[in-house]
Amino acid sequence: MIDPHRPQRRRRVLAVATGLTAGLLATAGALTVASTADAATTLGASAAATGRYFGTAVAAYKLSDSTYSNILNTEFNSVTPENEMKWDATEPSQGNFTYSSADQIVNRARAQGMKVRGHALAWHQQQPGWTSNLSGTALRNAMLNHVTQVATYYRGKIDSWDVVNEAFADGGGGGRRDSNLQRTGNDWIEAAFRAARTADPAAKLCYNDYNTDGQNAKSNAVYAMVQDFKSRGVPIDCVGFQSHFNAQSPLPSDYQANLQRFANLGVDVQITELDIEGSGSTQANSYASAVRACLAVTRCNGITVWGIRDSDSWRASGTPLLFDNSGNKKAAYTSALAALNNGQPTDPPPTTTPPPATTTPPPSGSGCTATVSLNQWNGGFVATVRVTAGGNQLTGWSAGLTLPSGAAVTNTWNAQASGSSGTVNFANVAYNGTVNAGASTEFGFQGTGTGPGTASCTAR
Ligand code: 9MR
Repeated sequence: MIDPHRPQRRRRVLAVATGLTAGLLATAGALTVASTADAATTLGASAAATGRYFGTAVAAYKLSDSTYSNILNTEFNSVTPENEMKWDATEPSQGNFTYSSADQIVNRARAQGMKVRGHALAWHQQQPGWTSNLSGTALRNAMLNHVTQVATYYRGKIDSWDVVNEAFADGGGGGRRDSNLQRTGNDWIEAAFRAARTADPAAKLCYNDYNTDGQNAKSNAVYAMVQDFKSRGVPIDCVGFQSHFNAQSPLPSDYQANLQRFANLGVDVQITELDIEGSGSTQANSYASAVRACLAVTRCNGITVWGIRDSDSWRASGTPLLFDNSGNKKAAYTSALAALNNGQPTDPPPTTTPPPATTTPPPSGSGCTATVSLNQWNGGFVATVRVTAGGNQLTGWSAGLTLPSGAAVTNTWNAQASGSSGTVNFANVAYNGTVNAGASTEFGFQGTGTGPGTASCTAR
């Protein structure tokens, strides 16, 4: 349980690493700002010079506080809405979606060229009250509809989505956390990822958790899930490591190695909610270590701190952030910036001779093909349909799918359905009718009963 007022309780399981980290801290000591001529002077610019982002959690109601927003504008190039995109905030009653608070953050960030991390589509906490009346297929459908609606609304605006948050149990068991979502069936996580991919194909889709920062039973379980997803083609692009540290749960000595082993599975890794309780040089050195760990892993493409000033933190009494209550830079800030400025670019240095141009032969055949990826559970399904153009550009398409008897379409995205049972035709909508030769677009639908396995495609 996350309890902002009693944070130590949920972090207990990582207390074992204390001794190791003391050694790490003793050798860290990067407290001087790099003096190279091109050292950037803000967190965001320094991270950008290494091909990464440096972000912060943002609360919409604080944007009118000028100290807060000045630091935000100056220092960060990515934001995560701290609470505004959660299920209780975005769907307070079933089927009624409210985005005004999240929009304030998203629109402001995008206007300033900042990235946005979406947090979080499916989570056992901060659910609206109405979900407690649902279980089984009804809850599964409600969750998938939520994922679909929110990810569709923000389609094209989100760099990375925390599709599923905190689904694994603490302690040594290495299993899933019991929750209402888990009780809809073990495949709820992959169902959520598939729905998110269909709704926003360009966003990176992350699994996000805490107490997974070092190698332990919980991170091993997440690792096994990511490995399984990659092997079965379940769409996952990144893993978020929350990284809430304090004396009982310090930065683990194998932090970098743990990030690297996940990256080696073929996913990006991101530090998503960094905060480190403490003060002075101890805290500063830990921040530098965390930054260096990310910089040392090529696929660690961003760091987000969980708030701006200490007073903005969910655990303010632990003074875990980079700015003090008045907005002054702390030693931790100086040290994090120095570590960023000593980082190496992730991109290879530019080559002087451009690579020879390659020509791609045009795909053979005309018309289009459609393939179905089905996510079936007892009583319902989500179908993701990929429409691929043949040798000619499509300027409109329609896909036909025949539903088995008793099945019905309840909800469609990225296409216009005619009918809901039997053979249903799905036509393109305004924004996805044009598909270049050989390229693809996806649409999806949710239904009750058993979903269809094949689709035909017609260019129109
Ligand atoms: O910082 C968030 C705080 O304002 C909320 O009250 C709390 C409710 O659960 O969630 C906090 O953010 C959490 C994040 O969404 C998921 N990981 C743990 C974070 C700290 O509790």
